[in-house]
Amino acid sequence: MLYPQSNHLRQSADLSGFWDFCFDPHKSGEAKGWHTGFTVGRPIAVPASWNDQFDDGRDYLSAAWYQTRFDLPWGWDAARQRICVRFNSVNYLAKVWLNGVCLGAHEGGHLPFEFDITSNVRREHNVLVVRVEGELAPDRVPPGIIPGDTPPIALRWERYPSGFFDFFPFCGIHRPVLLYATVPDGIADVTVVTESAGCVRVRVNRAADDAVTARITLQGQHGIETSITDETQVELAVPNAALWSPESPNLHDLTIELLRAGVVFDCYSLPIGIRTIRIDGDALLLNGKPIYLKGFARHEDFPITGRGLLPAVIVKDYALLEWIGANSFRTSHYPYSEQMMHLADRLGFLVIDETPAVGLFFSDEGLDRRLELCRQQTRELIARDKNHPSVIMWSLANEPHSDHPTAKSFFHNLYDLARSLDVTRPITLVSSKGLLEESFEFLDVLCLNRYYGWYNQSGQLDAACEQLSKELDAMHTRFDKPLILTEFGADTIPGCHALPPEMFSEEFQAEMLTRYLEVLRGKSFVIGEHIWNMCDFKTGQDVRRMGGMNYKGVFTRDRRPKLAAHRLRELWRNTDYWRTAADDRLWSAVSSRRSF
Ligand code: GCB
Repeated sequence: MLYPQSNHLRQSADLSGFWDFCFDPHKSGEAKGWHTGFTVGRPIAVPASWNDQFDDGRDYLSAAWYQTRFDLPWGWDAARQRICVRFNSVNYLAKVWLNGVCLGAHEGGHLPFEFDITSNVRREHNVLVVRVEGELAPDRVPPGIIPGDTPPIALRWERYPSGFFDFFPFCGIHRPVLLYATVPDGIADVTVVTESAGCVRVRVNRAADDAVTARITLQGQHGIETSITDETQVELAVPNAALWSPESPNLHDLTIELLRAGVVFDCYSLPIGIRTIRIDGDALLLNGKPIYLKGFARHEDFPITGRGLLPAVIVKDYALLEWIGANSFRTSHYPYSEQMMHLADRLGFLVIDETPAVGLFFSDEGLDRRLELCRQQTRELIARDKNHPSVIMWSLANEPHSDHPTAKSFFHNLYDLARSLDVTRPITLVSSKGLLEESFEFLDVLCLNRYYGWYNQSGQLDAACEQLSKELDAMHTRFDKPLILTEFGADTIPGCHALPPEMFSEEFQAEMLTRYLEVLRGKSFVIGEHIWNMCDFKTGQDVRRMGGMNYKGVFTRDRRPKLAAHRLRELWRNTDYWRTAADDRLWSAVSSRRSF
């Protein structure tokens, strides 16, 4: 699904701003007649979660109504153009009406969906109404409130709201809503693949099947003209192109034009990076060279806006990643905004791109539905992010309760689907089951979350590191694949100090992370370390979550560094420190980064 753009043949308009909003008086019902427009609303900011905007809405997850009015921008004409409305993310269920006509519905947050409104849209006075509902339920993905299922270790206490995951279930229209206009028979999709350094394969799809000409141009240099009906594929030879990497995130403009009788009638451009990514034995190779991942798992989370898109926070987070010497992150526990992904390409960060499947369970009830939703989300994620050079790996799930006989075939199904959609990137899932995660037999990379020294061996870092080291070796012996430690960390209250270090103090977090890094750097099959979490974040209320916060951030929720941030900066930016302990072969691949 192409991101809307504006050029001389395409136009897009952003409907972000203050919309009308109202909680549904019947909670789960459909307030009578509201789909045609309502008059009882109060103003709400779009995009943003509703939970922190109103003090009566913090824990409200049931149905709510949004409404906005718009006129078509100057020059747009539904008689000649195809006009669509695109929602970049609505959490969780969305049902949409334009001028009283139902356009359709979408299930699942964090991924875009759109409707063709050419036949319903008026030149003036359009009323767009969206009903959003974010209840937690066992047959949703991610699942919430699972009766009778064993909670994971981190959730053995009651939590409110009762999600089966450790982040606040923010609801609402979280990312921009865009109107866009194109020609009716234009470019519908573009897929770019670089399987080897000197060759870029481009596939173009069209929503029509008469023969026209496609002109495909890379950085103004490699124009190829070919005939296209509904699909065409070309290979561009680019022997001397500057490759994309974290040190040099070179991007090249790819432009696709459609011509009829020599006249260009559609045009779409995107920046592409030429790079290869593959697993070779125990190494992760970017452009044929080993790369080691240093970074974090994150959350899209900020006071007041909740999970809503905040461009300034994205810029700040990339600046902090650069400052601390990270080269990568995982989109825990759901796909991040398209704006975040575009900047990862531009700034040279490596991304493990994760679906919203966190906390899956496998008992029979609703299993088929959960699988179908996971397949939909995997398809939507790959369709959205397939062209980003920054995306180096797909993560199918986080911490499934996969000690169940069905789990392996469930993930085999998702693996096969992801592989059929993308032959180039490694595929993984992030597990806390360790040796018991049978899906690691067919997944390409082992991603493990561990909290020794925190939830187990609490406060005992020697014992924790010994246990970690033994387990990593055992996993390598059993699965013989490269491993990333995708989560490790300690809740840390900013300003709490202790010597010797004690749990919750800034010293303990700094010490724990340093000790973990020492263990990891001693193992040649470990290809990355992602700390949990980059920043403190909001979660449900629970006896172990003071003030409804997870405090494992290395930065606070308002992005101030804790002691551990300074420690990591010393370690991650200091190549000499690691030369003694680490494998030089890997280290040389990660030591240099340009400045932000
Ligand atoms: C985990 C989860 C993450 C939690 C974290 C914790 O294993 O993947 O969502 O927030 O532990 O802090 O307990």
